Amino acid sequence: MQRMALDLLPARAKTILLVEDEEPYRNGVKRVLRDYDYRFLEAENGHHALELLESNAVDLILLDLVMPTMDGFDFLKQFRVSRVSWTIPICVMTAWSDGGNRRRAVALGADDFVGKPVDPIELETRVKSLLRISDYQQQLSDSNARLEIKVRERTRYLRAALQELEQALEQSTRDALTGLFNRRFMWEWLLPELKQSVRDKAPLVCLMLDIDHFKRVNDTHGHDVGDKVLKGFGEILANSLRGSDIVARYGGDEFVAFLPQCDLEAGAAVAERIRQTLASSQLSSLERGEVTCSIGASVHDPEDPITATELLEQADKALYQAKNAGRNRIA
Ligand code: GH3
Ligand code: MG
Repeated sequence: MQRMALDLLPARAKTILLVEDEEPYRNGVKRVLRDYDYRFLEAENGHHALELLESNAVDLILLDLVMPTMDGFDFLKQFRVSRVSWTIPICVMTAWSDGGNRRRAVALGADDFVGKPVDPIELETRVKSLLRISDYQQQLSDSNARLEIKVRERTRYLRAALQELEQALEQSTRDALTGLFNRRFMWEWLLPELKQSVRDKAPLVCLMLDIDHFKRVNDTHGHDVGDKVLKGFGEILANSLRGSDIVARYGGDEFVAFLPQCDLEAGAAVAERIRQTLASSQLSSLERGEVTCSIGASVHDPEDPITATELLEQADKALYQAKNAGRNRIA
């Protein structure tokens, strides 16, 4: 009943919750405030007030302290525990003028007091000023909520943009088929790494690896199988190297690996392990050992530095020798 009647009032009307066990007193308050289009909710005790607050938006609470079942103090204790409740001002109506009770009420969350019996001007002015404060608070919390939504939207947008950027960055450094680094990244990585090799006085090995007669794989088994063989070889390479090494797809069926802090002898051992692993692997629908590779090795000697191009050319030359010497071998 009460709600239906309230809904007929203008939308902007303020709602005052009157918590008071004596009906004549509630009527007295309403009479004093009748010239304003306030909506009133009435509760006879703290329990009833809490119930009403659960399902109604309230702008101000006028609270009696002495009530049966649940008095004003207990109501304050229960109501002020939720953070939302702090935006609703509470004005205590009391005949008590002693400091102890007032202090206690304020400590429990009361904001102001009006005396009992009611002084019309006091009540009217208190109510108006508290409602104004509640308005400010409402505006503030509305704009905070709007801001929060904006921040959340912006964060979501930035996260998505960052993810896209990371993906683009990842794609720009990786070969799409094998997931290994691409040639561009290889150059970016290699140039400073050669300088580091000089600073560390540590050699760096370059391995140029190429699948033997790969054209035949494509011709005999089809391009898709060829792709799977390339991927499989890429996995063997990635699994055969240390975390500080890098491997890139140099182009077609040719791959390049760099092994920092590694001399030619150790590099050749790694190359031999890769050769053997591939030669004993079964890739895609091919026979075990059907795919082999040739590997050319070169080394960057920190005592006698060469350029990145020279390092790659030397490895390429060695690879050519391995091919000419019969393939499935290291040079
Ligand atoms: P060699 O032992 O001298 O290296 O002979 P090869 O047949 O491996 O060498 P060649 O350079 O003649 O052939 C490489 C082939 O690799 C030719 C090309 O069509 C194929 N190829 C290049 N990129 C891809 C790719 O991404 N997928 C597939 N399936 N084939 C590729
Ligand atoms: Mg080849």
